[in-house]
Amino acid sequence: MSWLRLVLFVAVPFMGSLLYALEAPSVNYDESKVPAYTLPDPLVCEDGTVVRDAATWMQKRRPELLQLFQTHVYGRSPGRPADLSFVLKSRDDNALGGKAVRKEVRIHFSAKKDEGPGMDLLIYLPKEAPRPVPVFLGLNFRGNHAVHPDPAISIPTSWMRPGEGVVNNRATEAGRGTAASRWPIEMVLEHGYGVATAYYGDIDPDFDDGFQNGVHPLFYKEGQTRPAPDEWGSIGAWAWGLSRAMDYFETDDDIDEKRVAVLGHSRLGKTALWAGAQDERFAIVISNNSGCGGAALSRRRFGETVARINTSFPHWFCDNFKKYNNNEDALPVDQHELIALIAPRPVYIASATEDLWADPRGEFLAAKGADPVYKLLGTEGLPVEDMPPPDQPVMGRIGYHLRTGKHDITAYDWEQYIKFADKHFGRTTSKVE
Ligand code: GTR
Repeated sequence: MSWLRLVLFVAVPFMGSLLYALEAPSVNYDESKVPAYTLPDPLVCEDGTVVRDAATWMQKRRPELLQLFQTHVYGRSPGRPADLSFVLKSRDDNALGGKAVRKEVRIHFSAKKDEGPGMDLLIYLPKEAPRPVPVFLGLNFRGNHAVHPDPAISIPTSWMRPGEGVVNNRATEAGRGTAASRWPIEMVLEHGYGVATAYYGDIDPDFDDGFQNGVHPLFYKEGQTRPAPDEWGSIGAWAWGLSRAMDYFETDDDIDEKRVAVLGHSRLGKTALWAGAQDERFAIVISNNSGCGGAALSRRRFGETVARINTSFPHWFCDNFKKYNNNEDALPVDQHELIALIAPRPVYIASATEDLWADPRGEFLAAKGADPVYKLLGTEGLPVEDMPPPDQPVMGRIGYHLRTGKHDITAYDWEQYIKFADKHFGRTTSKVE
């Protein structure tokens, strides 16, 4: 390790990981250097049984795969807490210049409401659309107030990573609207969908503190101080938070809980996939540039690898996942099986041409790798053999596109998600119904 790296590792943890990612010689971006690998077959059970019908998938192989992902990748999560409660904090029937209804709902995870943690759900619904409306749900990186300049959105109080408008790890007014390009709310509303979002740090702040903050301690047994090696890390917690938003939707007559599309970008795309895999109430699951530990096949070792992600972000996965650092072939699963867990529900995987760190081809191949399960369950799966060229989306029960450009979620991506949701929710018009 060079002295410069050493100083950065000690002084600036985030820069240290970045440097590790950029500097280490072994990051592979060369397709010809992808090692030979054999993927586990989603349709062969651990005991060798070949899955030939939907019942065997649903009753035997799917639960087995879910358990393998829990034990080895994301960790087991608790269910819905007995004391979960919802409080409507604000409501405006004339938001966004009269186009929307805006609600803010605080989701309390425990009976100790003042002590937290709890999650603030921000909801925009198209004012004119008939109730109940379908909704896109996703966590955000920079706070609810960052998704739109709307001055009435409450500013989060949870810990926040340094960034625009963040002072001493807290959000300020200056952060309003700074992530608006990632949340084209008016466009989504015009198509008759609602948008719901919460700040992911409300559930678990995104740094490695040994799981002392966030939701984990709420579930520790007597004497427990951190999750066991097969218990949830931060991605598991964020996904759990998405399920708690779904719990709320089930109580809100304005929202159609049977037509909720859960989506996320990058680490929150990994989160959306894991939420959708576990919680079958999510009708559509969308992964935007989720990469390693999301839609990308781990065994390809292209761009970010298991060892790198576990080094930069030791808190994201369960501790057992670290056994697979530089040992991907020993994994009992690969990420195509995460996508398969969503079957037969529609799933969309999106990549970007310049996002090589997330391995676009590995994301496509994982989507394709889930196809046999979708076909077994009587759907068309991903109706293409080869990776499509940039900006030519494919929309079967599995959708895929490779957007021209960088690691980001853009209006172009959202346009495809709206079309995909229109198709699967049987909506023939892309304007308000
Ligand atoms: C990167 C990480 C990726 C992805 C991304 C993000 O640093 O290596 O796995 O999650 O962050 O979430 O923006």
